[in-house]
Amino acid sequence: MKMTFRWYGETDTIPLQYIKQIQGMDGVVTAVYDVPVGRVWSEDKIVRLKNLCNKEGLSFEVIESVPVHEDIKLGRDNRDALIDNYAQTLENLGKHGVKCVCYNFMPVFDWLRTDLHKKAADGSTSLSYDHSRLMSMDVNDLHLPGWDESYSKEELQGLLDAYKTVTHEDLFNNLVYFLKRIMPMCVKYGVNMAIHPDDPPWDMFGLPRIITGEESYEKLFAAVPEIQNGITFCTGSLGASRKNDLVVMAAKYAKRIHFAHLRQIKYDGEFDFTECGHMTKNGDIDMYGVVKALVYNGFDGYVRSDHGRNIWGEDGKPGYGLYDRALGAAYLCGLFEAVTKQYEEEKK
Ligand code: DNO
Repeated sequence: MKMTFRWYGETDTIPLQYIKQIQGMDGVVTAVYDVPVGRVWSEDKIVRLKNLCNKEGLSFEVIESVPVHEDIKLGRDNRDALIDNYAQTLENLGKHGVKCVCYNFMPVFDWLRTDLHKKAADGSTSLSYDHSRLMSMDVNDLHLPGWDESYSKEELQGLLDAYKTVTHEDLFNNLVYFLKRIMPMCVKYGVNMAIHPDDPPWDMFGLPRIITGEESYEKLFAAVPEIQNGITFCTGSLGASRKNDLVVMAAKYAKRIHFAHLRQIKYDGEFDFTECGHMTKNGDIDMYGVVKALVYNGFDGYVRSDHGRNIWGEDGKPGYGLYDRALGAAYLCGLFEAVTKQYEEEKK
């Protein structure tokens, strides 16, 4: 396993040097942020980022994300040109040593939360999700925490309308179409695609969501069997659904998991949850069990501690401050070390 840390590029307030100072840290997970979705990331921009990371002794092997244009998800007529651009970006990344690309196929919205600063008894704050609050929001006048609101009201309405006729099956077929067209490039350059699960893993505002658990993965791997078609195993996203047994899934898909987002949540209700410190005892995700299942089943991918709390007075980007993600990474390195040694002992 290689431990990584998400870095939001040159505008991130966290210096790369601080990331390097976290023990066990191998590399950075980042992206080119100033190219509109659907356009090609130039080699110049990629090399610039890579050099910044490498200069601090950090590897540059994982991208999160190369976003997928909505027209690809919608299966619109112009999708082939957009997919060709995507493949070109993958080629440019592959040429410069990128081995894993995280992406998602969620219509319109990425992750959704209702509170970015929920206060815990110890004074720390974290992200939380309250289902009834979300459901009571007016989809035509949305201001969601964590959502970048880069669409105008009209654009958003246009997209929501366009998805009205898109079924789960259509969306899945559009994903398969996209993957089949980019796979040759992935195989050629050894770039692993790692689809992020829908967060939370259920339909939102009438929009279909298709990467929600075991059933989705079975369909996905049957349709596109290449090993480069893999997943980002996000414990917080998948774990939000009580239907998902994360330890079983980590074992079953260990070799398809190219990237693991290890995050802890505590259930507040059937659909509601609050994010918390990474340790097993802090929440409802069996972090020890997940790590053990990964190691014992041949996982060889990248890991990052996901969504930290804001602690020690840090006013960090919600979920992405320095301190608690650093503590999480150190905790996870410890778990991996212990479990790996245990596994090696048992094998003797
Ligand atoms: C949230 C992240 C997601 C993730 C994308 C991948 O914190 O895990 O936004 O980066 O879904 O495309």
